[in-house]
Amino acid sequence: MFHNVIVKTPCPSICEGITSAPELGKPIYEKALQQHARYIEALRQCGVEVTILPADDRYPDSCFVEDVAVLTRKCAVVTNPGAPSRNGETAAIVPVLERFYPKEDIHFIREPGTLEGGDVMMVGDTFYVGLSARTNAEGIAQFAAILHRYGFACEQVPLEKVLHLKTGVNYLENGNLLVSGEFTDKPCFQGYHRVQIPEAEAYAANCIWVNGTVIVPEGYPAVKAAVEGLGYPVLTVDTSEFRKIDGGLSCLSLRF
Ligand code: CIR
Repeated sequence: MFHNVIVKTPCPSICEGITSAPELGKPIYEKALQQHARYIEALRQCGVEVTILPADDRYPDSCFVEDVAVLTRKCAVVTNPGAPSRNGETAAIVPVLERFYPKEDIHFIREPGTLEGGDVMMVGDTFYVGLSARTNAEGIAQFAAILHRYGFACEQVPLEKVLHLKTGVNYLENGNLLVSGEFTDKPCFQGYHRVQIPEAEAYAANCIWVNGTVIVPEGYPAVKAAVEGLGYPVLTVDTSEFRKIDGGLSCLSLRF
């Protein structure tokens, strides 16, 4: 059960966000703002309190607030993003986390460790972490040491192709895992009820479970049908502008 969600308003410089898909064009700021507002509305429909942080135009990718922290029910971990243009985004999250966690339960990933929240998938008390272009082995070692102090487990998942772990695999609770591409056959996920996402809709593997409801990106009918088939109520949100810079539903919030 999540009570709180933190989001960060997209900034005008979003059109300069990092992308692996320039062929999709640049995000349109006004449209991104509208989609973000609808995202907040969907989250509220799921019964969470939404904290909205102001836009920060110094950081084009800063609306992807998931990457700057990992929030658990016992502690918060401020990350150290591996993307140089995003590294400074963490400063703004610290005072916000202090509203929700005692200072002694706020931890930090430090150089030379790097870690981005998009690489962390929580499954109960186990945290799967992608070893990626953004998250390195030292970052994972620091993260694991913090988690162990709270009785949580950490499992490393090497990535081959995608940006972040949750680009391709997402847990919907109740043993259900949405998997696409390289995650289909990973041994560490064999024990879950895996729902294979067709390649044509791979982007929509990034759905989020929020208090029993699953939010699915708009325009991916096979994924929507698969999630409904699992018995979840579904809300859809158009994320076209965020997709242009490799962002999805999970990236846009911290849920805790
Ligand atoms: C980036 O490359 O960092 C952004 N353009 C996209 C971040 C997406 N975040 C996520 O998957 N958690």
